[in-house]
Amino acid sequence: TNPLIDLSRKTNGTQDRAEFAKHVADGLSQHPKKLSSRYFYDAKGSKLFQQIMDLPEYYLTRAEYSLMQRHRSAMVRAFAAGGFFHLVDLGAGDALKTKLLLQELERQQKPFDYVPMDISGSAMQELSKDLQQAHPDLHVQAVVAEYITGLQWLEQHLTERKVVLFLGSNIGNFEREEGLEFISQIRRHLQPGDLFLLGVDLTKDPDIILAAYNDASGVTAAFNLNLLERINRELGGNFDLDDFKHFALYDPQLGVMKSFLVSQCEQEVYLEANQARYSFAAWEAIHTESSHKYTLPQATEMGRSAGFELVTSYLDEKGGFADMLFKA
Ligand code: AVI
Repeated sequence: TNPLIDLSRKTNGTQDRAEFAKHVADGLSQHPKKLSSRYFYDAKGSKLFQQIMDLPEYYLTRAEYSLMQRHRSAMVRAFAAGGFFHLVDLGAGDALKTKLLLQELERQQKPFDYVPMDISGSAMQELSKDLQQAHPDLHVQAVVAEYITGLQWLEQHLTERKVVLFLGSNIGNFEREEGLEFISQIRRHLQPGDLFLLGVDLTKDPDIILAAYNDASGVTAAFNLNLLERINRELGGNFDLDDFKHFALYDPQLGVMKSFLVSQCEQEVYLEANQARYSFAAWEAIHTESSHKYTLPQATEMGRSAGFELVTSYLDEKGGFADMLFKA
């Protein structure tokens, strides 16, 4: 296990903070207001997301996990058919699902190394430590970076064939067009013959989807509200969290789950970082996250439009989640 490569701009924390401050200023001055879910994942937000993945209502992680258990032996044969490869894990997090693949790759004695990438430095630190103990012989190079920076790094530094994983329905957090653009970017950073495994949450009973983002224990609400806490902590905001509530809805025609933070009264919030006030009408909402669901044909078409060819789709037994294998 090599030391982390940190391409986040934490080394230049003031720039990070300035970017975040500008994002918040723009997002809270717009109508309708919005903030990006990519700011959910500070240390506390990453912990809360771990808890979400354990919730009884949040079926996504379990579905993809059981899908992996079911198909990992075939997946590994497909990955390794061309000899040595770099297994690149975009948004690896705790790599719960990837670990099933790592075990299987070792069991089948396939030659590869593992390159997890994530914007959460704490997550990459823990994963490296964890893998060093569980897989002492595995060559691991964790990279802390935003997706695009990470993709540029891998194109410059990884010389062998690549198998890129983008699991967990992370694609769902892009709006549809941005998702296609992102997959096209991945394609542009790959060579013909490289592989791409995309984890997609499929459209299903809207009640099941809604419950996953509106859990009874309120962990998802805390996850959403942590965005305001983070603004308070990092940008000197004075959001009163009791004045905002989490609200989630699913549109079964567009296949999109949307999460909001709703201001429960008319109020002003001050941000030291911007030395500015932002006003909220009573019941005005901030859109904080979209989680898009796809049909198999939609996801296949997205891959094709991005310049990939579909090799095969692996489904969980309920048919609610797919890992789609594409070839560059
Ligand atoms: C990380 N991402 C795929 C999660 C999702 O399902 O959209 C984030 C999440 N938001 C609320 N719960 C989970």
